[in-house]
Amino acid sequence: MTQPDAATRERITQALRGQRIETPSWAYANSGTRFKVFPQEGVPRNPYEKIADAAVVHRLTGVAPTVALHIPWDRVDDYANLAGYAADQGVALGAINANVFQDNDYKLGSVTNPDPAVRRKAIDHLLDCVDIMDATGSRDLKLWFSDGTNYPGQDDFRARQDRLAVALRETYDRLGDDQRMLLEYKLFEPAFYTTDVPDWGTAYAHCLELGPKAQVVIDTGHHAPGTNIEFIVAFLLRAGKLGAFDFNSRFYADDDLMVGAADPFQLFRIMYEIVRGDALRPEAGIAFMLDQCHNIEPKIPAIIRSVLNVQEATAKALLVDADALAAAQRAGDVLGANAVLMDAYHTDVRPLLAELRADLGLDPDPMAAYARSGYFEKIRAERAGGQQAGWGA
Ligand code: LRH
Ligand code: MN
Repeated sequence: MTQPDAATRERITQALRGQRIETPSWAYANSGTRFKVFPQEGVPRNPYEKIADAAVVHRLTGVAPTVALHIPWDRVDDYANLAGYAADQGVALGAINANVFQDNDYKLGSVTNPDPAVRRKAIDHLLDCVDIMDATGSRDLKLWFSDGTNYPGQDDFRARQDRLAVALRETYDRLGDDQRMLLEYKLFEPAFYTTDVPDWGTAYAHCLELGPKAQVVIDTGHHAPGTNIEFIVAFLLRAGKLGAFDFNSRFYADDDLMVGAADPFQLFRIMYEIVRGDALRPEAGIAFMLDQCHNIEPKIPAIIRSVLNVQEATAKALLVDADALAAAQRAGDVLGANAVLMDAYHTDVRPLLAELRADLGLDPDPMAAYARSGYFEKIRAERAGGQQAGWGA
């Protein structure tokens, strides 16, 4: 596959300049599995230090200007002050993630719980998160519910959907004009028989019922094995109901590994549907977020690597010769059409990206630049004492 001509390079680098990837505060903190959380040196002890680490990722990649928060993991006394600190660091606060999955009261569900008092408590947390959005200037409220059941008969599916709809409606009506609700689905875990928002269809149906400010989040680790995620991307984009991604990758279930690590070809196919739907530009309103847990690997380099993986998949997707593809598809040329896509996928876009970074005044190799920066040594020394941040699970 020959390297792209000058005009194509210009078109691609223009599009890549506008790429925006949001990093998750919790990926900078300790995380693990139900078996073990392995603490790491230099891990942040509070949201300010998480934001400082996210700012390093943005300074080195140029395309990660926002940080998603998770409440209460990122609870502070003064969110406006936190937003000011983020701005001083050169980043902004992004999506606010509610958390109704770690309180003892939520054993049988949060907004779907049979107990109205528990449902009230959960809804009040969602409303608190909108108050926080008002203080941080965040556009997106991201909702993932661990709600579900473990045994047939445990609860009534319809009643739980009714309860969910009531909670979503009250929260939706609290949103400001420029605010959105992003509803995330997940096939299973921690519930193992039903999950109340298990798939894109259920999330889509609730978002349709709610209104234009409700959109679906696709977490790439939340599907049954073999699910064609790029089809879901194309469908929701066409319907105007794709609001965001939680990017990560997996070999088995919700492994939350670095995006593009387990299946770079899938990430390419997903980004091709984004490019095909003209949805890469920020004005299209899609929030491209990472949602990962770096249980054994150093966290900041893992997030830099993840941002680079998304950039590489995007550059390959932008390389697809759309005219040749359309012609082959019209002609029913199955192998020809497939070859057009595979040519782009097999193109080494790293030189083009290195050149783009140089044009942006950045080091062409952010991973090497981070290793040389001495930042890890600095935070390891500074953050020796105190309580490391984590999931608190
Ligand atoms: C649930 C999930 C959700 C977050 C959590 C950290 O699996 O993907 O997006 O709230 O991870
Ligand atoms: Mn997620």
